Amino acid sequence: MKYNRRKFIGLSALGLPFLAAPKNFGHALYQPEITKENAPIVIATWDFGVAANAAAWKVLKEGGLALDAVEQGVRVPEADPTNPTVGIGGYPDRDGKVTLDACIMDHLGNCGSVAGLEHVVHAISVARKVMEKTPHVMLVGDGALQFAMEEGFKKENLLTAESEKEWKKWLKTAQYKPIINIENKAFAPKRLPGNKFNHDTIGMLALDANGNLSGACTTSGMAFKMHGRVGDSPIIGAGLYVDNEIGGATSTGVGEEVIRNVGSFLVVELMRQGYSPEEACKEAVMRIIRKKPETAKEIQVGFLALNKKGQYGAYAIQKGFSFAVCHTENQKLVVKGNSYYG
Ligand code: SD4
Repeated sequence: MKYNRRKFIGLSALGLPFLAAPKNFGHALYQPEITKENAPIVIATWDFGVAANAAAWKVLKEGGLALDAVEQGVRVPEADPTNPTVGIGGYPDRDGKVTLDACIMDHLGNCGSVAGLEHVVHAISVARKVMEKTPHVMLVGDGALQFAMEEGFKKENLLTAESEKEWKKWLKTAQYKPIINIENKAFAPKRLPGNKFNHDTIGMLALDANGNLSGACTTSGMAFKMHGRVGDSPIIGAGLYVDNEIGGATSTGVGEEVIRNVGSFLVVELMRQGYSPEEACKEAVMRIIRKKPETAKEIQVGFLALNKKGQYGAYAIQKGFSFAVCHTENQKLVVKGNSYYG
């Protein structure tokens, strides 16, 4: 991945050379170079981001809005019953209920979110309606479902036979705490039966041809979580954040650690201070590791970021975190993100 040289206006430029900020110190003023050279572009978490990006790309290549692109993009895994971590077919909570978390944010700073939403496949579209049709940002549980019904969404059973089977297997040895999972092969036994991972949220960020950014994030959350547990994915600033002046960020992995560090907001603010997308993601990961080194050894958290110039980057605690990139030259790029334990 190639980054353009960042432009700092160090304090030296203001006639205070002795105060010039070193790289990564975080006090340099960053002036983003507003160019559309890398637009449009869309990036999304995990390998399944390729299919989601393809749907987003259809919107972007026609000059459509980043907001429409991210919604259309993440609807793809939401509608895929074979994907056990997003939308229909998502693993249920420990009580057997599939509850979805999602949020969306546009270039004007508008945002909408749903948490613990049952029976509606496209949680992301409900989140968008919350953003556009209510004075609120977030609706949860029954209230979110009631709103979705009023908006004409279809009520469906989201628990597929396959996910029910995995849940019943889990029940046999059920530990009543959310399973914490990582990609590292050394921890393979901690994977779910069938060798599937118990998390894999889709977070997507897009920069459209007009240079505007939007993002979306949607998940069924941590498999077999406590009923009522809400992760980072529907929380603006944690699972997703977009600032059209700077860039956007999204996260995947153990949501509790992302919430504790307001991860996606942190990544965007670090980019504002001059960090490249990958450097910003790395520093957000390091905050988690520094605060809870023992916990961090056993969990996965990954951040993905896109800046206003269309530069992207990612960083995770554990190796194995991938993301998909789609732009004019390459529609199906999968990048293996760097990680701390790599
Ligand atoms: C959560 N962050 O509910 C989500 C799960 C996830 O990759 O991202 N999995 O905590």
